[in-house]
Amino acid sequence: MPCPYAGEQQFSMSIQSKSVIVGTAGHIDHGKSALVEALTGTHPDRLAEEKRRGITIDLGFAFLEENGVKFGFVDVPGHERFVSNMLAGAAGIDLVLLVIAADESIKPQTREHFDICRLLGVTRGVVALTKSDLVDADMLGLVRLEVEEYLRGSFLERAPLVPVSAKTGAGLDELKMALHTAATEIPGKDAARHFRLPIDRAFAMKGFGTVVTGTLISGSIGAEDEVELFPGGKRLRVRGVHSGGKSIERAIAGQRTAVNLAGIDHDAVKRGMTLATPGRFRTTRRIDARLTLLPSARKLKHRARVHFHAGTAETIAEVFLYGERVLSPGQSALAHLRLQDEVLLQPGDRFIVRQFSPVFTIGGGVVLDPLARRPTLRDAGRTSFLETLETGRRDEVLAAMAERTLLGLAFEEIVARTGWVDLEIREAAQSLARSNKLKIVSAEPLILVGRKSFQESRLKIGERVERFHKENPLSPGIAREDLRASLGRRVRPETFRAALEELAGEKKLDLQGELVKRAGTQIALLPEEAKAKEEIERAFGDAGLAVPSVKEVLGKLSVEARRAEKLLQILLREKSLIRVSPELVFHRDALARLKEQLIAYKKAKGERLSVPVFKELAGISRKYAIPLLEYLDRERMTRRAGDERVIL
Ligand SMILES: Nc1nc2c(ncn2[C@@H]2O[C@H](COP(=O)(O)OP(=O)(O)OP(=O)(O)O)[C@@H](O)[C@H]2O)c(=O)[nH]1
Ligand SMILES: [Mg+2]
Repeated sequence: MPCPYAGEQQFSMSIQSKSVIVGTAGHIDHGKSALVEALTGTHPDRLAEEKRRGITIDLGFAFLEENGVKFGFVDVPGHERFVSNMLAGAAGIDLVLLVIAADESIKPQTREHFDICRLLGVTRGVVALTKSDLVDADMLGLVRLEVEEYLRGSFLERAPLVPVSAKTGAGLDELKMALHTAATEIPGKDAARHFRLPIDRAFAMKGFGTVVTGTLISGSIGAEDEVELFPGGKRLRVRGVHSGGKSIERAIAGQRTAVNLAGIDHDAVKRGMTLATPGRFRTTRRIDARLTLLPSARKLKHRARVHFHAGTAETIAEVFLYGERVLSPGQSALAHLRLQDEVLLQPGDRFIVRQFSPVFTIGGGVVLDPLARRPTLRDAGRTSFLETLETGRRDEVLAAMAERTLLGLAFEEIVARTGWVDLEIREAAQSLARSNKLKIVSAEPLILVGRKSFQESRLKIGERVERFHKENPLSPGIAREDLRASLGRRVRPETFRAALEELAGEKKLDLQGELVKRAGTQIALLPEEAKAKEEIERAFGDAGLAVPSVKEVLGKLSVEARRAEKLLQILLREKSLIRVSPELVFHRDALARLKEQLIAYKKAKGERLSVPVFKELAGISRKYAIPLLEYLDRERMTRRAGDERVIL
């Protein structure tokens, strides 16, 4: 009988298994690749040139599964000329395997690689003292002391230091155990976030087509998923996913991942590009960041050019320092980096900077705002904003972002600038709206406006309405559209609507159809104006459909022309009178009677109506008949059909 809990057991197994990326680091020839082979059985060097020269040139990969932990190894070259390749591999690692040959001890790239790991924010690792078979115990003890001294105060201060030999196999079990312990102690990458895979290789595979590989730094990916390729924004379909040399249903964050893509040639994909969840992200050429200079570097001047490495991407950046105009060795500062190429970056992403020439690693940092605006002298609030991005809680960050976006912050903008998932954004927005720190001016699509700018919009609306009443005492209110237009493009429609509704809810404004007025506003007509207004209405009311001209009616009044025109406007706005053509105005009741006549005609005689019959029915001449019929067409009461009308 099948075990009823078999499924559950499998489920808990899959939760227990953890995927961890281990990156090697260390000087050339210190035995990194040999050690990876000794641990996994796979020699990571792939290229013919690597085999011929006996050195690693580009990244190599290998896998090991140990007690429920899936290790993906990224083996890097130690040669100083290939540090940029090393950087593409180091970007996604969880654990560093720092390799130091016992017969040589610490060398320049030991230091450079270790500096890079520190700048990338790697928090755990293991040190392997390789080639232990080549030295005696005294020498080993000496190297151990030297290494301990070097690592003091760093994240590897308490890390295990394991003497190993790839040649004899000594120490390998101990090293595996040390790696396993470290793997279980790190938090691991988050599979629940948006999918992001910085690409380190792209090639064509016979029978498959285009395959790209990389370290899956966030989210998960499976066959049939749609992905977006950055830069460029091309949408692609995933045909299949491999990890650890096997086809799998889904790859999750923390795994070395190969993705088989449909719809693109492998030549169009390069290292440095990124695959990500579609429709969420934007590439950037300007970032705001916390930049740290290594103690060993020279001071860095404002506007210096550097090599910039993030994820698997590499470009050139110009550095603008926000504070002091020079950054001293060992110091950090808020900085703006203008990139030569488009790169997909997210807040919290680490990057490395290398001196322009001669090239060596001088520092690195963390991205705070991946879609930063060009720095301007007027933008005095930028540094405190960046400090909020650096240390603030999610809601504090969102409030600060909304406050700095006068026009309002749309959902897509929030995602692209933060990488947060939808629920995180909605929760933060709602909690801020509840505590009145910002206003949700539209829920779907979500648009947020900072408290201050929303308040300003409300004030401006109030002022405009007041001014309108002052300048137009005979007018009942300002048309919504005119009011909105008077605010210019600084207030988006959603903000305008929300502010109007709020002001109406507080009984500060009255909304009447398309009209906005100060709450309780009555047009105060003078007695002679009220009388004249009645006279106008009566003149048209009495005329039925054979209306007099506007000029004629207004000309007979005792008030002067300008006021008479205003009074006519009031009647038109109240819809007591209706303008049918530029010259002709009718009373509402006369038009209502005409519509009733048409309905009765349709019942009695059918829907078709000629112009002569219409003239007779309404008792009017052609001068009125044609504009009235055109008016009825516009009102969808009739429709023109050749020479006739169809009553609808
Ligand atoms: N005796 C001895 N030789 C070793 C050991 N590990 C590596 N070697 C030798 O040292 C040389 C360099 O080893 P690699 O593993 O290629 O060194 P690497 O650190 O990967 O070098 P790069 O990738 O070029 O930086 C090779 O000839 C290895 O056979 C070891 O434990 N004992
Ligand atoms: Mg190697």
